[in-house]
Amino acid sequence: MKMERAWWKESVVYQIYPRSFCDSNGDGIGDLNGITGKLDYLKELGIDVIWLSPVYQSPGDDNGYDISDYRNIMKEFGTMEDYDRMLAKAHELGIKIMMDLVVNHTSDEHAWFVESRKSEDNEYRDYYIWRDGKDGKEPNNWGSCFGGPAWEYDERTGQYYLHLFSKKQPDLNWENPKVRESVFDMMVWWCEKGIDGFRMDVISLISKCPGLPDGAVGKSGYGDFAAYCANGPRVHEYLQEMNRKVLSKYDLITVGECSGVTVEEAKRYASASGEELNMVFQFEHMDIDGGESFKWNHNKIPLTELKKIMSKWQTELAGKAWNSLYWCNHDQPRMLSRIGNDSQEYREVSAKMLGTCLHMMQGTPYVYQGEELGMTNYPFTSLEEFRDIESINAYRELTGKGIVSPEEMFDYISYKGRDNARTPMQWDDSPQAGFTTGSPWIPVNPNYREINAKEQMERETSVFYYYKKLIRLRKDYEIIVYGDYELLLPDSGELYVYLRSYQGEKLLVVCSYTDQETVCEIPKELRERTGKVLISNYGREETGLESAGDKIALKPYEAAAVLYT
Ligand code: TEU
Ligand code: CA
Repeated sequence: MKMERAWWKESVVYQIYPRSFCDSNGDGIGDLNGITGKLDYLKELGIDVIWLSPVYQSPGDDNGYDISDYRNIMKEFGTMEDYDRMLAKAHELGIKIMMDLVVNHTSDEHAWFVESRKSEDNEYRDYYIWRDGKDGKEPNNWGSCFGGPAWEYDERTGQYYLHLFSKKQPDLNWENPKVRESVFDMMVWWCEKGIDGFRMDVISLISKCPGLPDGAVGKSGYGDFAAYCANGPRVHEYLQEMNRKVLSKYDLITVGECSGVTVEEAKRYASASGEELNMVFQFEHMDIDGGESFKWNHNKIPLTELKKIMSKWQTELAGKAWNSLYWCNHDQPRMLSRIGNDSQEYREVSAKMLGTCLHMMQGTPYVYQGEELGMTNYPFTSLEEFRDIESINAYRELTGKGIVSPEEMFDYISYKGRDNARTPMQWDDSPQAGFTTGSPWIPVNPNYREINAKEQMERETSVFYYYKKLIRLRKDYEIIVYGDYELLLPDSGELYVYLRSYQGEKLLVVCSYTDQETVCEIPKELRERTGKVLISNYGREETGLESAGDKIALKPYEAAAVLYT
């Protein structure tokens, strides 16, 4: 398939969650100077772009996803001068910076909302979504993502405002052209500063269905807003306007976080025609284990389902749009603990296997901090160890209403909670993993003595160097970026095998998701050809794969990418 080349298709993105990355001044909170000090580490890893989770001024109700001033830096993270130094140093090293753009909602402490709530005739009133109550209750039955109703009553004017997330995150009213102009102005301000892109927080939710109809009632007792907010009626119109007025004027990388997105919708958001965004984050592969409208459980992800979903996105978007590739981010538990194997014996080998499986696909790969070290979920033992508003509220609400027992709910938030991704980055084996000289805002995973960057950078066989190689391969072989994708052995519940094709070349990617030895049949078309092992988590680059006749013998969690020219 003929495909337009672009730098953002050939890039690898690294996500930094600033609060947990590196603390430079001992207050226990990661900060911008901490990031600047670690840019050489990222250069060594070989990534091209940093996605920086929000660093703007914020009261921190949702760790910065509640912004009170888009043109200032959060006090705990430093100053605008610190930011400028970080940006300059990154650019010196050839690393681009993608900012998190959170514009579905602001903080309730943002000046626009402070004004908006003052009176019904305030000039900022229509910046947000205000409604009268219905029969003394909320305007509709929607529940918020962080528990409770999606509406908050405000005594001053006797109306309710909409908040799809916490009540300190009121939703902006994108129907108001002034809101759009204000957001676009702010984006231009950052672009003029020289930033390189935007990751757009829940951008699929910005257009709500007129009338705001009740949603289907789920296990929590509230109505689901998704059908009336996700991919709403005007979302593409708004993004096209944003593209015309801002994005098209700069050379940016853009990715829309699109909860509720389907492949059909993604072809519009990330259309190759370039009218909206470069790519989207889809959620289907993250939500496989979610029960009905309910993420809290301890379900396993069936490999056959995972393959089906990943493959659907690979083949359906090919030539029409562009994929983002991710296993981990700040909202998800560590994939290694979810579908890999975080035991002592298989941790490293399964971390490398997961990396291979993702990075050899078509799309732009995202590495979440610590993923390149094989960091794992946190072994929670008490509720006091949780910091995340989502887990804490869900625990209170669901146990309070007797929907889930406290023991079960503790197990669920320990397994699925977002804090698993938010424990401090493990730099070395000194106290607090070298993250801070003080007391960290969230506990460090006790396995930092074994799993840390310093140890891995001194050992050639580490997960770190394996990721470095995966990233390097993408630069050296066009087939990895642009090749077509075909799933093989769709029914295998143990092996994820796929074939990439490009200009007469083939790349066979074999990944075993089991702790048992297995065999994999070599596809007929490749049997006569000798392949070159580009990467292997059992060091088979020199020897080639161990094969007997038409079958390859695979070790537990073995992975390899083999090129046939
Ligand atoms: O996440 C949006 C989103 O869909 C989350 O609610 C996600 O489903 C949930 O975290 C999974 O448990 C974005 C940000 O990435 C997240 O950190 C913010 O809390 C949220 O928006 C509100 O800004
Ligand atoms: Ca600090």
